[in-house]
Amino acid sequence: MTQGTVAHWIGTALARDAAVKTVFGVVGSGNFHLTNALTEHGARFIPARHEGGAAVMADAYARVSGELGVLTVHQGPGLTNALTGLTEAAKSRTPLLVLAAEATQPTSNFYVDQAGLAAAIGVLPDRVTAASTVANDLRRAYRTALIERRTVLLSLPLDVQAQPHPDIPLPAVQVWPRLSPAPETVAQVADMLARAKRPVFLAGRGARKAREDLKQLSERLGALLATSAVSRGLFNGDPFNLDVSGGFATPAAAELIAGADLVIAWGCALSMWTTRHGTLIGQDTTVIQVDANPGALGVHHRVDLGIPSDVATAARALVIELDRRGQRAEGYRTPAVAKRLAAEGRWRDVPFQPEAEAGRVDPRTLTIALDDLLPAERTVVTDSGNFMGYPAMFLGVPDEHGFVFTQAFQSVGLGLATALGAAIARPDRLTVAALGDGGALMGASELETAVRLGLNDLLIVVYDDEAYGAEVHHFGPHGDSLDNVRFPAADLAAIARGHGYAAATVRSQEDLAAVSSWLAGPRDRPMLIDAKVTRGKPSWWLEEAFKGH
Ligand SMILES: Cc1ncc(C[n+]2csc(CCOP(=O)(O)OP(=O)(O)O)c2C)c(N)n1
Repeated sequence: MTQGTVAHWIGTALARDAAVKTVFGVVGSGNFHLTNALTEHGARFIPARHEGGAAVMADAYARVSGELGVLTVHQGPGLTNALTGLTEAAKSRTPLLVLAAEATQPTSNFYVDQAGLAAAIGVLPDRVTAASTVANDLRRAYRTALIERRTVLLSLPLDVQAQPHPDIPLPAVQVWPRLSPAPETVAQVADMLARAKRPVFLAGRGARKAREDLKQLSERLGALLATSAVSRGLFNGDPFNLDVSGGFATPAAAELIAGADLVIAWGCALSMWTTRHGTLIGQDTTVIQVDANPGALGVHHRVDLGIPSDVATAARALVIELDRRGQRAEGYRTPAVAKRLAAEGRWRDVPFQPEAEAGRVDPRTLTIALDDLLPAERTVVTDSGNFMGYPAMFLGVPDEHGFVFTQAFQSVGLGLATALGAAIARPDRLTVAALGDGGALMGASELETAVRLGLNDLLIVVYDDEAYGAEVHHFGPHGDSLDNVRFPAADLAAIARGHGYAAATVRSQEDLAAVSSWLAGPRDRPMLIDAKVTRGKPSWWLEEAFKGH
């Protein structure tokens, strides 16, 4: 029994006092007691098969549920195994608390400079230093992760974990008031808006709770609406929704965004992806950026005015100011733009000639057929690779929670675990994990996890080109040898069946009948389809992706 120890108290305090409901991880001796205390007090523990998967699941769970993500790992290798996923979380400012045991004796096999590892990947290192300080140490790490939206590593030295500790409640954390713009800033923006003829809003992750306020403001101004990839779906249903801005944008959307004379970035970093390396924002375009994190203003792109503010609060203040002034404009919302968006606003509307290759299906044909087949209530997840644009843009999503894109580190192999974390957060929706064959095999350690957890509303779609297609298409035209980036055919359907999945190899649209049967029920297992896709051409966005290297 470990009751009355620091380890037990940390688990108790998080589950009981901080209401942590779900924890991901892999258990070793160093986090065994802590994990048991968490579950004893009502938290659900999700055991992954690899810490890399556990970290990504915790990240995706936090993104989709809106809760703090919590991960627990063994000391040393338990943490090093999680590093890629933690880098992704840190870059995305996912609120994530990592509880890692720690060997503090340099002679221990498990010893590694954990704080140094965390700092190197942008994770904030913290530590429980003694039994006498654990309450404050835990509260501090929890507060920073939750309130400042940071990925925090709380190292738990083994000797401190074993010390006695009384069962006291975790001290409460204080929530910050929301930042709001000064009245003179609101007036200044209203003046700038009065001069704008073709305004466009680019809404990022920080705008996800501000849909209605932004829509109201855009209607008064005649602004077109676009999102960054991570907030895809936010403006679904609006006739002036351009969908995603950046590499994934349709030709019509890209042209309209580039034609803006004023862009307001709402909780959006204006990264090279969202702006297509700056080319979607004209030299003379006025750029305003609103972000609750003052540190995000002007980091990726020049801004004429940076406003540190909560997005909804700023949008609401502007609506009130425009109404007070009686300021309204048709702006960019002209009948001609409406007509154009109705005709070519979605990738599905853009005509293409399917590529022909014996025994293989064009990835666009495949994805459009899946879009028609699958229920609209879905969460779409993609891994990284040449294939990525097809599911990201041809599969519709129901709202801003429907697309989960763990691509801030551009790592291959995170897609499957992302899908598992998302599926756990939204069991009411079908989760679609779109993976390349490279990413599927890199992340394959979690294939069994989905079956074990009974995530039966999971469809894994592997865009199987039997290669690292991104490299093949990037280097192929230069005449380089491609031997090291091509692979013999692998029977991924058989691998999945071995894990307990329903599975099918798909070589044509007709082969998707197997998906229809699975959807019809009883849906007692997840499904994987190994779609043998055509290999002749790179996807349209790949060249853009390589510019980011
Ligand atoms: C962890 C990691 N290793 C390597 C890369 C380099 N890389 C980028 S795309 C890619 C190929 C991925 O292949 P696959 O998943 O089959 O997708 P495809 O490009 O064939 O569509 C690789 C190896 C990376 N981004 N991340």
